[in-house]
Order: sequence, then C-alpha cells, then structure tokens
Amino acid sequence: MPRKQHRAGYYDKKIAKRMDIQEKLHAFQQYIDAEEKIEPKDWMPEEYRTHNIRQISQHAHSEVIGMQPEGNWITRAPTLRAKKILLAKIQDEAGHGLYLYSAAETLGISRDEMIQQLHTGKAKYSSVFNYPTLNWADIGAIGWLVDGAAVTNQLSLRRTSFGPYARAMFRICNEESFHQRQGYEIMLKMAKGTKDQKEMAQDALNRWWWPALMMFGPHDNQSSRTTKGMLWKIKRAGNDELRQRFIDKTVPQSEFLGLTIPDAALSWNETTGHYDTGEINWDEFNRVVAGDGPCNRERMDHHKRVHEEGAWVRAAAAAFADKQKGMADAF
Ligand code: BYC
Repeated sequence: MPRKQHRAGYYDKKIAKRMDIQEKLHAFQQYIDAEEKIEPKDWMPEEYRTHNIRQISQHAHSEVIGMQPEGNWITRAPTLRAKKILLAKIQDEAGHGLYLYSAAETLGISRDEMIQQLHTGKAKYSSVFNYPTLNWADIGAIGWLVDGAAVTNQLSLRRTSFGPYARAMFRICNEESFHQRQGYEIMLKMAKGTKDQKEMAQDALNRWWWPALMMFGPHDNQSSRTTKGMLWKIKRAGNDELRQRFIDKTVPQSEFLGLTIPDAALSWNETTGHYDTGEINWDEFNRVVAGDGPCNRERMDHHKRVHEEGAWVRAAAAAFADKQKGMADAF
C-alpha cells in the first residue's frame, strides 16, 4: 500500500489514537508487507524496536572490533601502497560502526548503553573477529572472505524494513565491495607469487574459510531470531541461503587463485545448481560466541582499555557541544 494512502489510516494520529493494540499490530504488518520503511518516530511494537537495537548494535560492535585483527598489520604492511589501502579500509570500518551506532540511537538507546552491553557480554559481535591474524596473507583472506561474507549478508540488508538501517547499508555495501577486492588482490599476488607466498595464501584460506562460513549464524532451524526477523523484514534472507550464496560465488574465485577450499566434502551438485559442503564445527562456533575463542579476551580487554583511555576525548567533545549550545541559546 503506498505510504500516503496508508498514512491516512495508520499514521494519522487521530485515527491511530482510536486503534487498539491488535489493530495497530495489523496495520504495522500491512505496512511492512507493502515494503514501506519504518522510521524512528513511527509507532512500532516494542519487540520490533528491541530486535533492531540488538541486531544493529551487534553489527556496529562487529565493525569496531573487526578493526583490531587488521590494525595489527598496519605497521607491518609490505609496501607503502598496501599500508595506505589498509589504513583506509580500517577507517571505513570505524565509519560503519558510527553510522550503525547512530541508526540504533534513533531507537532510543544511547551509545554508552550499547558500549556497556558490549563490555558486560550482553551484546555479541561477530565470532570471526576472535581469530588471530598471524601474517600478511591473513589480511588478504579477511578482505576476500570476511568482507566477502559480510557484503553478501549486507546487500540483502539494504532492503531491511527499518529506514535508518537500510540507508546505512547502501554506503556500507559500496565500501565493503572495495574491501573484498582489496583482499582478493592480496591473495592473487601471493597465490601467483613464490612457492612460499602461495603456501602462506593457502594456509590463510585454511584458517579463515570455516570462521567466514560461521559469520552467517546457525542453520535456520536453529536460529532463534529468524522467524520474527523475516516476518518483520528486518532480515531479508535466511542464514543458510546467504551462506550458500557466498559459497557459490567464492569457490570459483578460489579456483582462479589456484587454491583449495579446506573442505573434502565440497562438490558441485548438478541437480541443485549449488555446491554441497561439509558441516561447520558448531561446537567451535558456540564456544567462540560464548566468549571462549582464541582471541575473545584480548579483543574485549583492548576495547575496554582504549575506551577508558578515550574518556577525556568524550568529555572534551561533550563540553565543546555544551559551549556551542550555550552560545547558540544566547542568540
Ligand atoms: N557471531 O537467530 P540468529 C564486517 C548470534 S562486520 C556471533 O541466527 P540473527 C567487517 C545472533 O546475534 C559485519 N554471534 O540471529 C568489519 C543471536 O544472538 P542473540 C558483521 C552470532 O540476528 C571489520 C544468536 O546468535 N555483520 O563486515 O537472526 C573488518 C542466534 O542467531 C553469530 C553483521 O553483523 C556470529 N557469527 O542472525 C572486516 C550483519 N551468528 O539472540 C569486516 C548483521 C549468530 O543472543 N547481522 N549469532 O543476541 C545479521 O545479519 C544477523 O544478526 C546474523 C545472525 C546473520 C549475524
């Protein structure tokens, strides 16, 4: 239903006042089903609000924590060009975090609360960032596989029903595609380089393949959030469908590199038109999500320390904003 026509029934405040909760829920669902965007000041069920806060803030935390494994290699990038590109990429991730925190703030949660939830373990961040970056090939594998997986998921999120989240996704996706290519370029150089370089590229693929597949979350039949997420069009595709999409486009890329995907069960299925794969190690996934991965403690300790060290910057920015406001009010 077009927004204008719908507004007359659902968004007109006088009419909305007379609606009971069931009527509001019904109108809300109709509105979503018509592919309209929900905006921050629109009426929404409390669970829709909290579902979005959870997903968007966890997405923001992932972008920010994801800077750590890559930041580890800025000072050791092999060339000035590689260093400049890596710096730009990591700055992009910080920007993504900021757009996403801002989108979540429009739902009535403060940045401080979101950071608190991250620090107390109430909010999650993507499991993939709890693995170490051991050498330069890992920077290639992160760009190619981790950003490649992220952009596969995020392209679908450009059609998510909450307006500020959907709009943030457009810019983020453009930048993530550049990140994916940056990673693939590193892999291509190494895979076509010396024997040692090719071995490093293969080793990085071996270590990052499965964690990248885990980014898509549990199988749909194990995913507690999918039913509501899909009903409200917060999620536009299931975890398994997106994971399959990523596998189907990444396997030919690995063939072009001359590298082998570390999955003995991987094979092309003529009937389905997709690759069949082996099973993810879900015990490992659950362990890492629960906080017991190789780098969980390190990532969180680093974030807490830097957040504390940055307290003076936040205080100065708040004082400056107060001063500006005072000056504006005086006029
Ligand atoms: N790791 O019912 P499910 C990037 C959680 S960063 C940790 O399937 P949902 C980049 C899930 O949150 C891009 N936790 O949930 C940055 C839920 O937790 P609750 C990151 C996971 O939400 C720097 C529970 O398990 N992208 O590009 O329907 C450098 C049940 O799962 C994971 C996003 O964040 C995981 N892998 O679906 C380079 C995309 N998987 O209920 C690159 C936005 C699941 O306890 N998020 N969980 O809170 C989403 O699309 C969805 O939230 C997910 C999960 C597909 C991740």
